[in-house]
Amino acid sequence: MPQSDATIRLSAEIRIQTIRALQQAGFGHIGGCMSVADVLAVLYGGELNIRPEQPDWPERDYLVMGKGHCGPALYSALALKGYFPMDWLETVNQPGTRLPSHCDRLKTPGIDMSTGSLGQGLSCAAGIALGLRMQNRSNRVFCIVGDGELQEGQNWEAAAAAEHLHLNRLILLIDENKRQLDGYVCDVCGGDPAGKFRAFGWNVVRVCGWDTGAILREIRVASVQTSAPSAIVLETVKGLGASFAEREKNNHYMVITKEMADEAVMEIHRRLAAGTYPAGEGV
Ligand SMILES: Cc1ncc(C[n+]2csc(CCOP(=O)(O)OP(=O)(O)O)c2C)c(N)n1
Ligand SMILES: [Mg+2]
Repeated sequence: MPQSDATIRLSAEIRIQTIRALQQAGFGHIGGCMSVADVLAVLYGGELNIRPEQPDWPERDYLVMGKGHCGPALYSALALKGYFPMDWLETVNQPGTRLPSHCDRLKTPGIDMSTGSLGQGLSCAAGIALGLRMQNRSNRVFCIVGDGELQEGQNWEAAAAAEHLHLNRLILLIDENKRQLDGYVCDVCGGDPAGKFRAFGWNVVRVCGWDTGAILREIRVASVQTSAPSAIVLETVKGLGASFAEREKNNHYMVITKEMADEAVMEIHRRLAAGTYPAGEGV
């Protein structure tokens, strides 16, 4: 499936709004927010069956952001879709905000699950998928997890249960950006999430994590699976699309000044104009 211009523009807007929101806060989880901008653009660019004016619409597709520290990227997508006013983004992670650093379903319209303690998202998503099936509903349930997050054992209980229960409406999106909080996933513990989920009986595929056309195609394939749940491994780069984060090896959580944000936004516009967005010439 070719990439649509509208989806590419949406992913650029998600990146820009996220960079600005974290700049307002002064710091934040820039690395993991940037690596999910493209998959969020696919989901919120028209693929999800949702009603922004009615966030709790019972027929909606659900999304659980397992790596809850990447709430700000999801908030940008939600704001751009009209779930709440854009100026809420200026309050991210500040006292009294409805947009806390980690996802909270009681605070933010459009957030389906509170997350932040890594490893719980997939269990929650599997539970939602099972509950919906018990109600004879066919909503899809998406879950985004980090590659470091997959070190949490609870994921693998959920993986086994979801396969045993044939939760075919469950679609896991794995952000394989190769890094976690303090280093490379392969040096800490992990690697090969595709092989692991395949061994658990899931349908598994790998795609370039910023090729929005390929992501959409694989989501459509996963959406017509009739027995097992599906995992789409997104091969991403931590910090992709924010120039200051791309340069920094330890880009999990950074202080972000106005100058850094200005430069990153300018670079996004330059790459868009040059046709090299989001990866630039170097990646
Ligand atoms: C149970 C738990 N342990 C530790 C943390 C602290 N923590 C927050 S983000 C993070 C790294 C996550 O890495 P990854 O899942 O790869 O996310 P990404 O690279 O997308 O930021 C850690 C250890 C946490 N939130 N929850
Ligand atoms: Mg990671």
